[in-house]
Amino acid sequence: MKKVITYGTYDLLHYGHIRLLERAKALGDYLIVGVTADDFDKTRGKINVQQSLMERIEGVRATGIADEIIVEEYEGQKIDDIRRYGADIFTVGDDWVGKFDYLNEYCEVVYLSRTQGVSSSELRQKNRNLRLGLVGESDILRKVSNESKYVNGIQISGVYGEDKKTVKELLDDVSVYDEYDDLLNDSDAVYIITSPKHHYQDIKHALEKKKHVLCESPIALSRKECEELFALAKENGCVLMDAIKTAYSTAYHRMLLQVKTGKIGTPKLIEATCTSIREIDSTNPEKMERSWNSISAWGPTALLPVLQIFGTDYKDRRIVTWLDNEKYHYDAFTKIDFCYPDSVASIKVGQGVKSEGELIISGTKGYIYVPAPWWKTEYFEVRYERQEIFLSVGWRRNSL
Ligand code: C2G
Repeated sequence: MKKVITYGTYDLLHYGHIRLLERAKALGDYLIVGVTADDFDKTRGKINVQQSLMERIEGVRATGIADEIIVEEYEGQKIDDIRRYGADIFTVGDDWVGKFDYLNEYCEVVYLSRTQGVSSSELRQKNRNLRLGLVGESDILRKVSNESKYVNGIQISGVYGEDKKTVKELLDDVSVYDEYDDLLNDSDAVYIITSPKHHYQDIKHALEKKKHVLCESPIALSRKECEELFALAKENGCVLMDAIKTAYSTAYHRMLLQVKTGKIGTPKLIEATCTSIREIDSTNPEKMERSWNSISAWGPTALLPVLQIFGTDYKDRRIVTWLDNEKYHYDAFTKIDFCYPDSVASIKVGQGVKSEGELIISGTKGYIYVPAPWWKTEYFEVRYERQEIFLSVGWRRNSL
């Protein structure tokens, strides 16, 4: 019996997928179809698959073409599967030509012609079209612009920043707007990374024009302003969201789940350190005006595990800060201890003082160690008494 194996995401299953499966089946007697797990798709850049793994499997099953359906979860699994299932042929569409030649060592590799004129990306795009405006001068805007090319349905409408020269240098392939209002008129949503001092005004203005807002944390400098902005967003039917990437990374999320399910017993101590070397010139008033001090640049991230694990009901708080520039409230380093009734947390943030960016969560049965830089780590370790290490691996996209 000749066994054939093929793989795919099969999102919003369409004619092109079905034709591929039919031809794959015709290459042999038994067809194994590997459907990609959500996490695996994220690691390979498919970040807006619409259907869940179960729905996609169901779609493939309903075609009645596959004899067996498996889940593809990791890089390199194809080799394991070919050996395990004794596949004679590996096949995939010719959009992948050459990419899987390395499998020739294990079985025959056949690239089938891809069906023209139909694709999941187009189907995904059909119901969604979002014009995203970029606001600010940070080089993170370039990353957002580049990343958005991988998200179906997003178009960058343009960029607005006070410092036009920097903006032009930063994003040479995006239209630069002279007025914030004009950018807002041409956008459905904006991503804002101006400076903590300006976020409140920039967000408020966008929300008043009924535009959705994704803003780099902190979105404002006081609780009152935050509450006002969220109320305004609600009133105008808009999304207002903190752009805090760590909160949405798979590894970080899984780490939190480990704590919540009691893997390290009761958590008692959290130590989160986030620092970087200062990049701005403290003698340049224009730059200082737009600067991100330690607590703005790193506070939201460092506070994330503390507030998510211990909550906001601390009894006492001690702040030690080194104000490097009083005029601009530039703290180059700040340490905050939060005392809870039976636990304690400590965050250390620096923008001008560098340290090891680790996260340690200590509990009654063991501890979790997330190596530097913990805010973008792909893995963490759960450690017990005899240093028996259980490695838990999570994944996130490479560049952002
Ligand atoms: N396909 C096709 N014609 C189309 C669209 C897709 O023949 N118009 C094929 C693809 O070449 C692939 C299969 O259908 O062989 C599944 O396509 P996707 O769901 O887009 O999966 P893909 O990202 O190509 O993943 O490990 C995963 C595999 O490498 C393929």
